[in-house]
Amino acid sequence: MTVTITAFERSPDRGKGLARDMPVRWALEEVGQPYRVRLVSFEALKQPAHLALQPFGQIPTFEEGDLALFESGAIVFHIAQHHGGLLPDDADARARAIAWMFAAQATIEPPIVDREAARFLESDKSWYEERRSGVERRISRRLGDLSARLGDADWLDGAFSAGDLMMITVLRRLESSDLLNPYPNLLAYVARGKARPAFQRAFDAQLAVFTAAASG
Ligand SMILES: N[C@@H](CCC(=O)N[C@@H](CS)C(=O)NCC(=O)O)C(=O)O
Repeated sequence: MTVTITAFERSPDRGKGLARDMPVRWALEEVGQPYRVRLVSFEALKQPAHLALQPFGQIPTFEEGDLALFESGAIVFHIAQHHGGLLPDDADARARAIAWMFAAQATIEPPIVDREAARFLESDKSWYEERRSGVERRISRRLGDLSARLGDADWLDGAFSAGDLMMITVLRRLESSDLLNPYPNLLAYVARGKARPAFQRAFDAQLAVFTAAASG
């Protein structure tokens, strides 16, 4: 059955691969599942046809046969459950990999998104600097804990898993800042993820969309 995902017609990140279709593309590439991409404009995101698939009017979505899914983490989890290579066979190791998927989105990502929201929406406020440094302290505490846990391992728990895919996806949002710099092992971890051929294919595919839109 053909898989169709949605992505921005014109990604505001200008092809940096930070939009959340990226982890879905990456997961599909890791497991070797071909997919189609339906590009959606900002206007179309908020129309009934898209809201029926994604109640919050966002990308990404995933459709396969009768199944329609939203939430990048849930989509990656679904892909990982139905194909080999992204979750270990051993039940306990599998549970731990899933815990890392949740940790990426529920523990590491929130202050990172908070920082982005503050930059976009509040940078003209008199209290912005105080807010920014508070959020960055929260991010750094999380990064310090993550760095300590990763240590000198290649991946968070044994072999590369959907947990690493989600964690690296989230950490990439910090690449344009200096917040990862105190943690060379996290920088190396992100670089290892990005060096995976599946990541590169996913990245190139989303970049091609941006390049085509920019030249069209
Ligand atoms: N928790 C959702 C977040 C989805 C999300 O924030 N999508 C962004 C792009 S990365 C979006 O569609 N933004 C447009 C909007 O919210 O109007 C997920 O992980 O899928």
